Amino acid sequence: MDSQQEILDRLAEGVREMDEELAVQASYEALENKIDALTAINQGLVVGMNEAGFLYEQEEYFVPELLLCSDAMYAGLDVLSPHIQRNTAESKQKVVIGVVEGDTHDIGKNLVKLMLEVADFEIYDLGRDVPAVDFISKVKEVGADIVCLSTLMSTTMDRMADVIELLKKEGLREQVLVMIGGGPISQAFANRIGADAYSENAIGAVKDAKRLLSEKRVAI
Ligand code: B12
Repeated sequence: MDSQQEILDRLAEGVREMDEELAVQASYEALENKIDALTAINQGLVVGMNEAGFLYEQEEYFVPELLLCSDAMYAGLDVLSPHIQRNTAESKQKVVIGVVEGDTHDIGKNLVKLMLEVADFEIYDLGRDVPAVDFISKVKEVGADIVCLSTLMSTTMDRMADVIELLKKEGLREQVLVMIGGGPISQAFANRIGADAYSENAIGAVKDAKRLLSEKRVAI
């Protein structure tokens, strides 16, 4: 039997090497070997996607390669996601999530969405390239507790501030928590635009969401 680390390495390799078949096969192996599905995702598939990102920055990979890597990652996710242990909360907290206007990178957003779903949040996914007004309409429509904004590009970071400004203008800012994340985002940027939390990965996003909601409950 292969060690856990060997299987995690194969998951990463499947994604990095654009090998959908390997990603799927290693995902089944992970399950057969009782590797926790979340561990397989975060320490296998996501590692491979990050390695692909590194190769892109080294100009060894280009856009077509990245798309094939993300296909392999999603193929692995399809196998693993149904096996994630889910919490069942009594009343679900509502999260509106999306990638801000001008940006179409959605792999990270989809991972944050998946982790929040697993933690039993009710998710309203607006997709990518989402205008600020669409976030506001959805927050109003569903009475959201949290808005999660994602962007991977420095050129679209300021669109996050637009969403926060519009929430203020509409008198909604006190009702809804704002969490932000993505490659160029930092805690300093979050402080500057007045977001409630920044997290560098999907697991941190779930922790922050729970922490912010419990702090809000105490404050009420
Ligand atoms: C994959 C990728 C693509 C894919 C995207 C596929 C898809 N459907 O998403 C494709 C090939 C389509 C693509 C296109 C482009 N890309 Co691109 N892409 C990348 C790459 C290599 C990896 C991104 C990724 O998916 N990482 C893996 C995921 C798992 O990580 P993540 O997104 O960071 O998400 C994690 C955290 O950030 C966090 N997180 C994310 N969102 C949120 C939200 C919240 C609320 C929280 C709490 C946390 C959180 O949790 C996530 C999971 O742990 C990056 C380089 C890099 N190393 O990041 C460039 C990069 C982002 N791309 C870049 C560029 C320039 C482009 C293009 C403009 C290229 C072009 N000339 O056409 C276009 C974009 C067009 C547009 N308008 O959107 C630049 C951006 C530069 C900048 N301005 O800042 C980068 C940084 C590459 C570079 N160094 O130049 N790209």
